[in-house]
Amino acid sequence: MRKKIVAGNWKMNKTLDEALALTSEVVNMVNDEVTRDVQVILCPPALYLTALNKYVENSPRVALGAQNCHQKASGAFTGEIAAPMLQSIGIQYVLVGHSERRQYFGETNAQLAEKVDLSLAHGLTPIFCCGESLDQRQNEDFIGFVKNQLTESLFHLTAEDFSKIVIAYEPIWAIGTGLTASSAQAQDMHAALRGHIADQYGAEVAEGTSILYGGSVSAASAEELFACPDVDGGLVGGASLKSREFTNIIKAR
Ligand code: G2H
Repeated sequence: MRKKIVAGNWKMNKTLDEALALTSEVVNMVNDEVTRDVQVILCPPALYLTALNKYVENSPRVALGAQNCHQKASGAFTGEIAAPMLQSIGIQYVLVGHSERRQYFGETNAQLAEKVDLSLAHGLTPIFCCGESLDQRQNEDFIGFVKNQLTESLFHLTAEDFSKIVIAYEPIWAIGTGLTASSAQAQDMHAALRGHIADQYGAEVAEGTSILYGGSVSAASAEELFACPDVDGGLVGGASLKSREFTNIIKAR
């Protein structure tokens, strides 16, 4: 049975007080209401991670993740955060290659391969984000494009290391737009990616890989999406900023 995961990507939102309140509300609601076996991951802005750690340390079902890390372990990279720093404060997960990082910060598949390597070397679980733009979906082999993102950033890994990766498929045209992929569109891509992983690493590794869907997931859309056989949970942006909505999404998993 592969791990079921619902992760909240807060992006660049919330003050410290708001972050503390949201975390404590989510932890309490998960403890009180969520009966299914699901790993919840909160990815707040990095400077809140230390403060939020004590809110989640007694709640095994809620963990923290960073939204990014640099591809080098240390050095003269003003403003950046490195994987060993995240490890040193007890963080377990890190988003790698979110489309906003690719779009606004020019992150390439090759750079993301380095980030994945360094994350794994420092005990972090990378949540590797991939997805196509609307233009690509309409005009290109968009499934091949997304498969290639995996090939170029992940397929240098050994099977043992690849087994530690979580994939998040996020069609760019569905991110923050209110447009969600239909469950059929999500299932088609997730099945194609699982097949691609099986071709490289074999069926057992592919069957064990959690593939999350992201892109305007809401409490209203989550149930149908999460019912797809190859959708193992969600990476949730806007709807993770509200504790009630986010908890309802978790409960749909
Ligand atoms: C996709 C998602 C979370 P949203 O970026 O990563 O955001 O749910 O707001 O589309």
